[in-house]
Amino acid sequence: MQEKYQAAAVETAAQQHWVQTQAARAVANLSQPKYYCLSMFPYPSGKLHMGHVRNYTIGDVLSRFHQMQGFNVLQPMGWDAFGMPAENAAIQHQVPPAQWTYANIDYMRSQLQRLGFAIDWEREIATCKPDYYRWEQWLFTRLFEKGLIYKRLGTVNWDPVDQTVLANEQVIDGRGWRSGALVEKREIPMYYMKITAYAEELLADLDQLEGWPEQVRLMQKNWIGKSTGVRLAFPYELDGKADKLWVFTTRADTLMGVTFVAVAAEHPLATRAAQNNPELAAFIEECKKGGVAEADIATMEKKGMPTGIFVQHPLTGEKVEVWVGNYVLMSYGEGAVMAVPAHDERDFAFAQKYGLTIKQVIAAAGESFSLDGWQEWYGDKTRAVCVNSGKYDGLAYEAAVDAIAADLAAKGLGEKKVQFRLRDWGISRQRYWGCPIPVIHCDSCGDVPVPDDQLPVVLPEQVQVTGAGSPLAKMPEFYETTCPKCGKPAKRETDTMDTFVESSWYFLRYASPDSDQAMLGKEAAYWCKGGIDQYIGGIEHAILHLLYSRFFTKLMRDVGVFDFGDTQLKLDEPFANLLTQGMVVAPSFFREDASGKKQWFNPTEVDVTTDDRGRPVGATLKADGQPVVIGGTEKMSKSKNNGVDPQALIDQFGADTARLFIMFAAPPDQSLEWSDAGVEGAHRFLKRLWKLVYEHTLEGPVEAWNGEQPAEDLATPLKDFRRHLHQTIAKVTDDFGRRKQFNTAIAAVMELLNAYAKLDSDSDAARAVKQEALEAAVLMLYPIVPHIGQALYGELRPGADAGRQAFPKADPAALVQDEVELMVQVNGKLRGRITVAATADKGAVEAAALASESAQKYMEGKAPKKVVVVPGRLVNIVV
Ligand code: ANZ
Ligand code: ZN
Repeated sequence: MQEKYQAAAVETAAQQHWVQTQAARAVANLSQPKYYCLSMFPYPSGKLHMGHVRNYTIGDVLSRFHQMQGFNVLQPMGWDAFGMPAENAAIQHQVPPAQWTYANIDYMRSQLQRLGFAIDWEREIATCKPDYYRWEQWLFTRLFEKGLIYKRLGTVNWDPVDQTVLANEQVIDGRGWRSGALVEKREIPMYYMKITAYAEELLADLDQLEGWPEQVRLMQKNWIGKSTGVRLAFPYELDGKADKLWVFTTRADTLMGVTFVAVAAEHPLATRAAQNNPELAAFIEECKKGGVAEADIATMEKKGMPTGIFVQHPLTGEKVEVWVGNYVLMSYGEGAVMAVPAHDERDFAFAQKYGLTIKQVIAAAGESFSLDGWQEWYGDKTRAVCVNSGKYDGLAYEAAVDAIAADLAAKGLGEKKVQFRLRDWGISRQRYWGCPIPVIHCDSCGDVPVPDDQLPVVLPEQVQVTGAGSPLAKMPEFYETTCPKCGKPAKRETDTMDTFVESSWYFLRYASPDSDQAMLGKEAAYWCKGGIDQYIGGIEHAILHLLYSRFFTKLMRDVGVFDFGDTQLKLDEPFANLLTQGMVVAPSFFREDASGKKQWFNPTEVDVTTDDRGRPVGATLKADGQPVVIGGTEKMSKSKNNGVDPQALIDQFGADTARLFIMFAAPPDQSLEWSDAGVEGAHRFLKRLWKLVYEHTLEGPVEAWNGEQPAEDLATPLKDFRRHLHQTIAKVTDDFGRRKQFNTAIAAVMELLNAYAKLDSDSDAARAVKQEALEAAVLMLYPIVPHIGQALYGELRPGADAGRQAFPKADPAALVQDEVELMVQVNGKLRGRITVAATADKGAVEAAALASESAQKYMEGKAPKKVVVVPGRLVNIVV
């Protein structure tokens, strides 16, 4: 055995061994329980960042641990390979997006391999490959035929510089996230996925997800946004025609307080009113500018204009004026609201601004209403009682809603309704580097889905990307085709799909990646049974990605993808357990120039001085020795230049040090603070572990103590140490398995090794116990630091393969304590301690306590009146 720990050599050897033995290959085996451990796949941006390393280390530790616990483990990896950055890089460097993407994939794959993750690379997926997106296109055509995908004009955020539609999340302060251009609203034909048809199920099934963080379930719930209310109508007559203006309200109990009605700028009534009102037309145009995101609308100044159109109150018949309000969303409810300024905060602000009537119609005990300003209770339905509302006076919220809904229903002017905030998902993107939408437009037949035998619609990979519009729309060789129905010349759709589509089902495809006759093969029924056992990824995907994945699972179920003839996969929810990892943060450092502009320095360029408690007190730049400002701890990012490149760390210390540091520095769901000292500490620990094994094996081979020997053979310090060892095994098993707290598990092994170092006996028994302890310690650490684990286990037990060992099991016999220490109290005061056999009965304990020196001393010769024994803890003698 080498005397010194040499990470590079150890890691190369271990990795070669794993490749040769196909250690990470996952083969379905019906007689073995499976554990499918999934980490969110990366976008191939160029190189791994520390967040990736953390994510995949957590996944690998869980995978290896479960493998040692007897599970058949699947840990796959792939690439979320379509998306805008490839197009931007193409514009910058004049390389086609495909080439750039594949080069990045190759490099990042080699980085993952260098980290020693037990990934089954035979299942690798790149979503930009036709054999993957072919099935996405196939599913599209099925959903299109079922009406679950449909085309309509959509109002979208349009980035005039990037010439593309932006998701709401990509609009920041009304500007495109990348171009910074002022976003416009536009109406374009788009394909939509009918996720709203699954709103109720997506909401209800959240209750099943007991293995998810509560916070994530709540975010999903709010995003789906179920509201129970009333849809009701205000009748009117216009151009001699009777019609109804519908609104949705959650506060029908306030109906008698309506003083105006507000409609969205895009509402047909607004359009109609603007026909002979140029001022209103101009206002409507102004409203259409700016993003469609709700957050923007919530913070926007409330503005409006009267339409001059009046409608009738559905119950009183009174005239009510219709206004256009910029706070009314066309896409929610009916695109119109009944305004109750006394009890809705937005309506209140609006009415104050334009001098409209405010009529109080609810009261709350002990509160008084005034027009001076908004008070919380005005909008509180839990305390509401109707006033100024005629026959409804005195009714509380629910009773009032019921009564009013019934009266509206009788008039044919309303009914109770459930409304969701969730919108259908617009998936069309005017982008090149994405999955082509498999539709052909024919002048005679309309939109025709591409037939199965013409799939996939292959995205050409050799293209010129200029940045303006989609290259596909400029390639007749792509879009010129013939109609599959009538054979006439027709035009292929040139939009591609939102890249969220690819990431909504990749995890299912991993389970049968080579299936070429169907979207999924039968093998998926084995790996996906009961859902993916563990999903790990960033909290930033808590809403959209997870919601879309849940939706796709249900869609695929309903299209029959989980039906394999003789076998069925029963799956409603894809992810049984979810772990959202915390951020990786690091200190930031900067200097400010005279104009206030900050220059940020990487932590590796800076020397930090700390106080005696390790807190940073000053920092200087290595280059010039002059001070820099400590900017606080921030998420690793380009903008603060505080990212640490994992590759440099691996090159210097090896993969195991990186892995150990990451798992030791924080629990997986908390933020992890980068620290050079922490990395060095992790490396020192591995060197110590190596040294302990080196020194132990130097004295020749020995069989591990295995608990079959009679316990009496072991002297007390060894017996105590063995108890400590088995307590550690029990704790580590629980930490890895149930608690998923790896830092405390590592700390426990470190403590155990400290105790090990204090053992001094060299008897045969001692050497056997030491062998047992080192084997167990190496195996317990193996999921975290598998390379050194592989090497050291091979030294401890020549010829044995660490990765194929079972995880150590705590020996119940070793956990039993022979003796226990009890406190001795006299009249409730602690006076001393006694040691008794763990099996001693009450009488024996009493006798031992009474006979003890301290009891004798403080009893002062008096006879005990009473002796109380609390087993395992204390004896109290009352005199
Ligand atoms: C009258 C009212 C009185 C309302 C009151 C609230 C308080 P949630 O809970 O999110 O479903 N609303 C309806 N459609 C809207 C739209 N398209 N754009 C903007 N606001 C709209 O909210 C439902 C409430 O939001 C509805 O109840 C309506 O205002 C408003 F004291 O109606 B309410
Ligand atoms: Zn046709």
